Amino acid sequence: FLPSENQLGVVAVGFSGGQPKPGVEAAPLALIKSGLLDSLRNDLEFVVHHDNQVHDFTEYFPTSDPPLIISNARVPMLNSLTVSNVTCAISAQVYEHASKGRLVLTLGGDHSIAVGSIAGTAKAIRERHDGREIAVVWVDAHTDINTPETSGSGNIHGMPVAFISGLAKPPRESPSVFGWIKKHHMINISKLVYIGLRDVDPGEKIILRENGIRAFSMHDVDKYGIGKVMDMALDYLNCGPGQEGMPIHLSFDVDALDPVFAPSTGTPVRGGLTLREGDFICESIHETGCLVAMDLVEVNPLLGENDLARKETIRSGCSLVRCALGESLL
Ligand code: HAR
Ligand code: MN
Ligand code: MN
Ligand code: MN
Repeated sequence: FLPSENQLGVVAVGFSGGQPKPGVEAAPLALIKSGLLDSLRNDLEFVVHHDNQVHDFTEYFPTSDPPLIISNARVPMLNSLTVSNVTCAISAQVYEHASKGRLVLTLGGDHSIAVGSIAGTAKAIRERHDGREIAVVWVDAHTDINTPETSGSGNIHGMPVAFISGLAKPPRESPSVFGWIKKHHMINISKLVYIGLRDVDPGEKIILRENGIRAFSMHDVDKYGIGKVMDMALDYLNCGPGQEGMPIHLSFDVDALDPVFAPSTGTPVRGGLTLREGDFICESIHETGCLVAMDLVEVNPLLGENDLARKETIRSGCSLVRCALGESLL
C-alpha cells in the first residue's frame, strides 16, 4: 500500500465554511508562497503534482444554504449543503492522486475538509489494495467528533470525524447533506488515534467512551512524553517496529500546537504541543513508511496579534509537513 517513491499530489483547499471566522481560506496560498512546495521539490526531491490552483469550490456552492434545523439538535447545522458539496469535490481530487499511488497532501482550509480528504484516501486505498482499510492519526486540541445532535456550535469543522466514521448519518431533514459518503469512503473508528487533545466537549467525551476510541490527551503527553505516546499510538495501529503496518492518513490541525507556536488559528487552546513535539509526531509517522496522506488545516493568516505571529504559524505549518515527508531523515 506504500505510495510510489516521491510522487506527491497536492490539493489546495481555500475553504472556510466549516466555521465562522474568515481567513482560513487564505492559508494554502500563504503556505505555498512561503516556499512549502518548493522545499518539497528541491530539498526532499518530490515530484509535485499540483494544478497550481487554490480551489474555493464556489462552483459547488448552493444558491442558498440556510441553517439546517435538525430534530433533537441543540443548534442548527451551518452551511451544511455547502460543506457537503465542497468535501465531495475534495474527495474526488484526493482520490484522483491517491489512485495513481501518490502520497497526497491536502492544505486547508478549516478541518471540515478532512471529510473529503479522508474519504478520497480511504476509497483509493480500498480499490488499489484489495479492500484494505486506512488508519487515521488525528492531531488536534479538539476531537471534532460532534454529531449534528451533540454540537453546541453547529460548525461542521467540529464534526468531520463523526461523518467520516459513520457515527453521524446524513440528517433525515436533508438527506443530501453528506449523502455522497458511501461505505467505501468511511473509516473504522477502531483504526483512529487522537493526539494532543485538551478541549473536548462533554457530548464528545461520551462518544469517545461509548466507542472505546484510542485518545492521547495533553495529559498523556506530559505523563509519558511524546516518544512513548507515539510508540503506543503506532503500536495500537499495528504500525510499530516489527508489525505488519497499515496505511496512515495524518490529519494535523495546527491548533494542536501551543498558541506560542501557532497563534494564528481560529480556536487556539493554551497548554498544547511544542513545535518540536508536533514535528516529532510527524517524523515518527514518516519513519513507519506507512504514510499515504496528510492534511494540514486551520492555519488562519488573518488572525494573530501581528505579522510575526502569522509568520510563525505559517513556519510551524511548513515544518510539520516537511517532517511528515521526511526532512529529518539523516
Ligand atoms: N467542539 C467545538 C465545536 O464543535 C469546537 C471545535 C473547534 N474546532 C476546531 N477544530 N478548531 O479542531 O464547535
Ligand atoms: Mn489543487
Ligand atoms: Mn480540528
Ligand atoms: Mn482543533
